[in-house]
Amino acid sequence: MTNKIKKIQALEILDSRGNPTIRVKVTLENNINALAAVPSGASTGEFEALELRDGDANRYGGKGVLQACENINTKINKALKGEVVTDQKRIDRIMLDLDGTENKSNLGANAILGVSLACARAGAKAKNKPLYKYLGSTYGFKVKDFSSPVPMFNIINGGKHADSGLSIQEFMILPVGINGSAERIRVGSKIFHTLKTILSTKGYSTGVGDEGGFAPELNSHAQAFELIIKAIEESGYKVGEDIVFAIDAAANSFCDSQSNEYILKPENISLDYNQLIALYLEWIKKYPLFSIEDGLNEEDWDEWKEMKQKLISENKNLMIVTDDLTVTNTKRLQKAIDSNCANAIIIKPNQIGSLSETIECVKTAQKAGWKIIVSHRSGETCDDFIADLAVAVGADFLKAGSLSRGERLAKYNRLMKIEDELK
Ligand code: 2PG
Ligand code: MG
Repeated sequence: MTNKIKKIQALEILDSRGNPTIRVKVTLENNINALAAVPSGASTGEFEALELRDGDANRYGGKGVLQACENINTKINKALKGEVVTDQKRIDRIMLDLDGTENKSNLGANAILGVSLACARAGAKAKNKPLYKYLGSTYGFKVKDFSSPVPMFNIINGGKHADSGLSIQEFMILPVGINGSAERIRVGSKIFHTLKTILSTKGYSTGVGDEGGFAPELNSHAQAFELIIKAIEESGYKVGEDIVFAIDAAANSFCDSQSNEYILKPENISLDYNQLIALYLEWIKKYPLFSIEDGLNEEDWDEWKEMKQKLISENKNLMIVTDDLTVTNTKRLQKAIDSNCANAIIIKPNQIGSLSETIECVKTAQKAGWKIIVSHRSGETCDDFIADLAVAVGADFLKAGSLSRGERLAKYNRLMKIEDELK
């Protein structure tokens, strides 16, 4: 009875948006088994690895993943059968070679990632270790460095994640002045519920968007900041001290591809990149805005560099975060490091499609002194792998949505469990 892989099985399941995704089960010769499920984005970067979808309009509007499941059940199962599950780098390498393409278009990044994550879970079980410890030792992170990443709670949703009409995709609160995961989550929850009361008193909808944040139809982006400030103060916390702000502009999604102008709603203004940077500067001066993700279009490298210089000269501690620009791809990250256009990165395993490549990207960013934000996708399952991943690599932040919706709270609940274990 060994830790060798006996069988890998895939199942088509549904994610939090009701779209198909993959769940993988890995069974070892010693009958240990483990599951993992794959998330899916809406505001995806053009350079992400390929998410294989069936394209059959008669099933789930073309979004079925039966072919990707079939690839797991046949080709990947055959290639990995008999491999020692704890040899994670070798397992990932075998799948990458089997696929043989740059963007994983053969087997599908969703297929490869599901197997990669399920193998890691099975490996942790085989070694009788919690997943974060297993990942830490497998990839050479120091156990003593385990600390809890600060959650980034996305409490107002816009962009492609909600019909609030706000162009900016995410308004997040970061409890940087509060210690410990459980306490940060409690404080976040308090502010979330206070915001709900404020919104409903003012007659706004308290329905939530894809990531569990509210999606009220506001008059302006400034109003979103003001409402959040009110919610923090009414909850008894200090704005700018206990709690700071972050936004994910996801600027691709409101950049007109013809004119390259940014169309900002609900203000209904059209801005060139310089004017958009000026607006960010205005917000930085007015609000405790600590982090700006995807502030500009994903291919505008020179403009990104200019944005970083201008924003950092206003606040040297500001995080300029890449997501669609780098897509957890070490080559693109290296280009971003060389061109000095940011200082923090979003890490999403499904953007690149395997655990080992994800870790390589984390290590490259850490070596360059960049901050690490491990992140969910807007289409999620209740899989909580990213919480363990964030702890294992010593991530600075975990971005996993708001304080509602089970698929978001699964990650934050796991952070509390890990904190409790490490006490
Ligand atoms: C993002 C993510 C997660 P999506 O842009 O950072 O919040 O959204 O998964 O839709 O790309
Ligand atoms: Mg993003």
